[in-house]
Amino acid sequence: MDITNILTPFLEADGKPVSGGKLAAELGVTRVSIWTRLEQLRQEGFVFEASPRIGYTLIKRPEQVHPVLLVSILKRLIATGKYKLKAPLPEIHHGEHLDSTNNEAVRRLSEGQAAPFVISAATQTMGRGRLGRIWDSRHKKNLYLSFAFRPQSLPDKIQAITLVLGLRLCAHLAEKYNIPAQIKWPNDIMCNGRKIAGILTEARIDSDQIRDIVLGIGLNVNAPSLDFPFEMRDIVTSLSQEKGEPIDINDAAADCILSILTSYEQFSERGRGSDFETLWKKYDSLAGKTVVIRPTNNKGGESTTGVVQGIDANGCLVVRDEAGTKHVFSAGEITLAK
Ligand code: BT5
Repeated sequence: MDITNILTPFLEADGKPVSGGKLAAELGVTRVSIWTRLEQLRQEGFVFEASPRIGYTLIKRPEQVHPVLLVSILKRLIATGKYKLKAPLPEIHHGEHLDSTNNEAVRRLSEGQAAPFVISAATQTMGRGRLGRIWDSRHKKNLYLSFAFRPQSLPDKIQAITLVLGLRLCAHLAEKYNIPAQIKWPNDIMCNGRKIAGILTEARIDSDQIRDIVLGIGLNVNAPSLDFPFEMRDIVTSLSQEKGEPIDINDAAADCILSILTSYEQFSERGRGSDFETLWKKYDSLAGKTVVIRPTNNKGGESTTGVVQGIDANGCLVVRDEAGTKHVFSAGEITLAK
């Protein structure tokens, strides 16, 4: 082990003290180097309590994504077997202020960087939703992540990839935080009627193959609604708001990253998976609801009002209107009918 792994012994100690001598021996450095590195980490938001003859105890972690801590947590989660990632952990690139993690991922893909890789940002200056909408990204308290893949599959799989990964992220949030997370087709994750996360999938197509795909995820972790622009306050929520307690953002980031990477591996091997229908029924927020849907694909078209029947094998939304006619949408903007 080297000094870049200094946080690992603290994670293993799980809140108990770690002796300075043991740290120096394990990492193969002097006690002075340990002290210097801990001082640096203190500047970055960590709090270590030093007790003579006992050692250092990590009592507080940074309240924003800390790339070294994040990678240490990721490695530890893999080592403990919580996530069965078959491929090696991809590179995680973290920026303090990016325009958009999706943009950064596309830039790197264009430069030929090997995929998969993950981009994370503390804040984004031009966080994007679909159709040119803004993703509020001013808070270091929330997560902004993009996953870049080169899938070697046909363009008609894009919809399925977004739905499967979105559904599994939704299931992960519901289980880990014990919150009533639900998926709102095609890309929203909702909680008690408010949006907690959004997914933006962007793919580049070469003739009839997907060249690459970037899955961007914005997940509200610790920002209270009051920190959002006025017009959004009633429609957003965050993990901490739902739980009523602060959430460790680096833990949340690590779980979210491994949840997406393992889901993607499974999708590559066996498509939607045999549990897709069950999970969809469990987490779908729209089934049986009367909605107004405005198509947003290139074909455009009139809005349709009808009752949601579910999704078809291609991940398209099926709606039956008042006259009993079935409509199938591959993309659209949904509002619940009054
Ligand atoms: C989405 O778009 O929901 C996809 C959002 C994806 C954001 C991530 S962050 C990392 C990556 N990099 C990017 O640049 N983007 C991705 P859409 O369905 O169009 O929803 C946009 C709407 O959600 C806005 O018009 C607002 O009403 C609402 N909104 C904006 N910011 C929000 C936030 N932080 N939390 C909840 N809702 C928000």
